[in-house]
Amino acid sequence: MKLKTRPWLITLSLIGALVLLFSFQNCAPMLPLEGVATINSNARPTATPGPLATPNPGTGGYTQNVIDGMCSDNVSTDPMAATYVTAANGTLLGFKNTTTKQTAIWKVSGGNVIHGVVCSFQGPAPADSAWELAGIGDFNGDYQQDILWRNSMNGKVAVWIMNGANRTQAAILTRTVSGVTSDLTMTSDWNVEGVGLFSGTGRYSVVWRNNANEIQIWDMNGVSTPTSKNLQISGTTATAPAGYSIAGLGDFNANYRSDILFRNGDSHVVWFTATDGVAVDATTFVDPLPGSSSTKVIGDFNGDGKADLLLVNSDRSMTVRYMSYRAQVTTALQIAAPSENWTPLFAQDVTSDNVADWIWTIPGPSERYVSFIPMAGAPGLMRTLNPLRSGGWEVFEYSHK
Ligand SMILES: [Ca+2]
Ligand SMILES: [Ca+2]
Ligand SMILES: [Ca+2]
Repeated sequence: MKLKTRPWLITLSLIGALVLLFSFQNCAPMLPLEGVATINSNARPTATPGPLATPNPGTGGYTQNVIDGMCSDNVSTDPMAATYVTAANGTLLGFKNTTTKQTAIWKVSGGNVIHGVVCSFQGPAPADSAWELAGIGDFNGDYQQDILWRNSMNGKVAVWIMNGANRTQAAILTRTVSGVTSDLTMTSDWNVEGVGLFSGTGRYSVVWRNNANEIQIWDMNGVSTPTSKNLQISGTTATAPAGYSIAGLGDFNANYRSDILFRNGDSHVVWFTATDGVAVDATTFVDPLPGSSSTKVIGDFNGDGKADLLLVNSDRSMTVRYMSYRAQVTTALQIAAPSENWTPLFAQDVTSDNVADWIWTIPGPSERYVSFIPMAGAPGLMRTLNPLRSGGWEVFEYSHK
């Protein structure tokens, strides 16, 4: 399908209308761009809120302070908070405030933000503000996404087990060696590259990479010690190809193990992960990826269980490749360039239909909006979630599955 019609949004709207007409999916009401700033005051406290009047104690150690970070869903005092509506399936979106070091978490379901909280780790202990959102994924296998935190000062890693936007369990991860238990740490040259399926347990794993191109996988186990492992190519520990960045994770062959896409200009390498979650087959897609494109979004856009690619070209037009293992299964879908500053970020299933939708930020009259295009084999009508408030708030971008 070739789309040339101007403007881009109208084109997608027509497709979306057809999708809505014939599939009866994504039935949540469309939110007009100008109307989404309305937030009522029916806030409720989180399940385990920290008392706002009592800052973190700062009694010398900060081991517990990340756990006791203060979260609020008071929409009158925390404009990135959102009103609780109902519990349902869905996904979590994260936000970082580069100024205040706060973190916001939205639970999104059915295309609506149903609960949002704003968390502060600032307190008397200065290290508190060093805790940063590092990953989102289901780390205990209950189908609810959880939060991974990383301390940029001391390298410690913490997990919040979540029920929607409510924190139900939290711990700094530890390990025990020769009977001695200590906090797990990762030095600053290690980066979290994504969260994906590498264990076969239903619990997601964290992919780390360091400056020496070493890859380490943590198979998560709730707030207990993760199992650390290396991937292997032909029985030898695999290192990332030098000069290649990880464009994202996706299960391209539907074996319930995430595969890793590396890119370096117009070159790419894909590591297809075997069902043991360790052995990888390093190969390429059949069709090359143009060097002028960026692999912006990876996700299963048509619900066949296999990850697909959204490429953003240098002229901001986009190409969608529906993939099966190494090859695209249909002619690529070309999409005309969206308006200036309309930015696709990543894919998440915000409509809870097991098809990954495209998360965007788009400019509004005074604030940017977090928006999404529901996918069901074709792009649907773009819909807006809440505004992304000004004052340092940025969407936490992550690669998932
Ligand atoms: Ca979970
Ligand atoms: Ca796979
Ligand atoms: Ca697919």
